[in-house]
Amino acid sequence: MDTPPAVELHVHVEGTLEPELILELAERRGVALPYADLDDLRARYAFTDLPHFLDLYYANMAVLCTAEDFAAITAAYLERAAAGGVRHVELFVDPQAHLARGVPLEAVLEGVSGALADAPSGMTTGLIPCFLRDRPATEAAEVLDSLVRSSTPLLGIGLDSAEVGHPPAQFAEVYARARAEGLHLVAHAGEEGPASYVRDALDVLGVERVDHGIRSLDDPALVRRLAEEAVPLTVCPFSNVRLRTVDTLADHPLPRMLDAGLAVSVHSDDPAYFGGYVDDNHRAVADTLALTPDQVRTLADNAVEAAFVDDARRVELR
Ligand code: ES4
Ligand code: ZN
Repeated sequence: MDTPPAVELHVHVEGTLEPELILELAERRGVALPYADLDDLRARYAFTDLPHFLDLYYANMAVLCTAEDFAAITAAYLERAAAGGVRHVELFVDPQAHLARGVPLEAVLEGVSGALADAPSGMTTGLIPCFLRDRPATEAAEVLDSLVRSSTPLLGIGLDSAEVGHPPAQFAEVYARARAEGLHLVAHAGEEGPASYVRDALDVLGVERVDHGIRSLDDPALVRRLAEEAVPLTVCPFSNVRLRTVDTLADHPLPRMLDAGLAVSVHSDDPAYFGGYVDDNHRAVADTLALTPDQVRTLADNAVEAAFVDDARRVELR
């Protein structure tokens, strides 16, 4: 690839849990899983939509029990990312998914942030806990309290999980509080949900970056605004295909988004579930969508521009 992807801005740490590691951790932790073997587990990776994927994603978290487990998956991910040319990672984690299973927040934060602190040399990292939009905002508010009280350095907050029927506005207070705490603000919007959720993520939550945002294309006025304001959109092509928001990679709207002047960049979302890491996504879109060298360069530049780093680091990442 002419321009290896230097910056990964949309990856869920729990989505880096590879099937082999799921079975290995289950064995080590004595967790019973309903899979006969690796082939049986792999056979379940044919998803009909986002909620169907989330069922498996949350179920497989049962093998993550201790801070060591979280450190292990994070370290394994960082090694794989570095091998693919990544030099800056902003990593999502879903604290509520673990709290709901009785895993303390401290174990999650300590494990993930400990591994981030030991990232491969030359790599910078940041941690972005996401709130689950299909759980009550009151719960998110409590978790935010715990997060800001913890000693773990946090880059920002995000919003993820099942989107349709869970509009951003429910989380207005949580985002206002996070902003007051000096945290960066991002949210998944316009993945399966409507363009209006993208607008609300901007206007009601005040996000600096939109995760996915592909459904924005349904609303030409919104597209013009996103282009004018250069709102970064972290697009995840393999994810969109595997969750059937687009039919095939060849039909992906990325070229239309580039043509519309949107500040799009390409990322992996849940690489262990969707068929590849950020470098795989880049290679596939460049080939399948026959992107020009200029377009490939623009995607890489947009990712650097959208990263929450200081100017000196931004220069290094270019
Ligand atoms: C997710 Cl693909 C996707 N969408 C929304 N929330 C998520 N959490 C993990 N992966
Ligand atoms: Zn995501």
